[in-house]
Amino acid sequence: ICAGSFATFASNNDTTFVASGNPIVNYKYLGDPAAMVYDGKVYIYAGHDECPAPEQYYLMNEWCILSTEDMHTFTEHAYTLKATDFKWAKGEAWASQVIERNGKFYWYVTVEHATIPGKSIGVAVSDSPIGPFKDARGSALITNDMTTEYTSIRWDDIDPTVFIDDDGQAYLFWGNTQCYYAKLKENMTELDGPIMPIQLPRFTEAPWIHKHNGWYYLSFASEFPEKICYAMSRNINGPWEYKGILNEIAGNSNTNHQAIIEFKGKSYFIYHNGSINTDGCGFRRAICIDRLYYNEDGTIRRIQMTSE
Ligand code: FUB
Repeated sequence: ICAGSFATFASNNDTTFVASGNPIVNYKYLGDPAAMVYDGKVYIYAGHDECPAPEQYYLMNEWCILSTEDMHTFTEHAYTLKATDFKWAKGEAWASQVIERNGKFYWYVTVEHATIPGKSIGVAVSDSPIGPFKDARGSALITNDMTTEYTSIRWDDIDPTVFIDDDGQAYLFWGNTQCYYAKLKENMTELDGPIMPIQLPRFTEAPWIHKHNGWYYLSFASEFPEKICYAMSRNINGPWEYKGILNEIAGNSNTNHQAIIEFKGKSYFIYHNGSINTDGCGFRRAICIDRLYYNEDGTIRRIQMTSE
């Protein structure tokens, strides 16, 4: 890999490598990174971009798992979750996110539904952050027909981001063109109330919800080609105040999907760009990690994208 080395452990087929620069993986294409901090490690869940020919659109059949204890040495775990592990889905492993609750790990995913036209959101569950995961419901959690009162587009129900507040209430946010949110029951596999729209300026997709020092942050991809913008609120139910741009796309990718985490006292911005494709293909993406810094008033400084 780029400026590093990697070794494969024959015992379990996990691959361990040292990433000394961005992108952190350059032996395969990965997009839509979602990160989870758990038990002293960062886990990154990402869709595998296969796109066999330039500009052939997304070919994404599975999601991969990386983990690290130090943001330097990473393990890519052998287990992958497949879009077709959801028997009601046709395929298309678009953006996802994992969260832990009561010792179980819930993986919220975007897939193409087999019988309801359009994208849907499903959820899989595991006893381990590295799987194996199994479909937790046997049916989609969100389908396109649940949101037709807001928009008729087929791909508005994508890009789930999940969050558990300090009072234990869990929330799912998602969307393309229109951002939505809803409460989740404690079982994490059922909605606990109505789907509500959120108005955000120039919202495209890729919402990510997180909390820092009493502020809620809703970051999202804006316009196309995408830049990542964000809004802040003192209340998870809003109103959300738009605060500006966090980063702008670099390197041959129209999309830029981000995750924001805190790990061992530092904040990180994890995203994809097109930095390892040289053929202008926006469907062969690469995961990058840069530091994220807050100002004293809670606003976030522009991300300095690095190759280091
Ligand atoms: O990877 C497929 C789609 O591209 C994701 O769902 C969007 O966020 C964009 O990154």
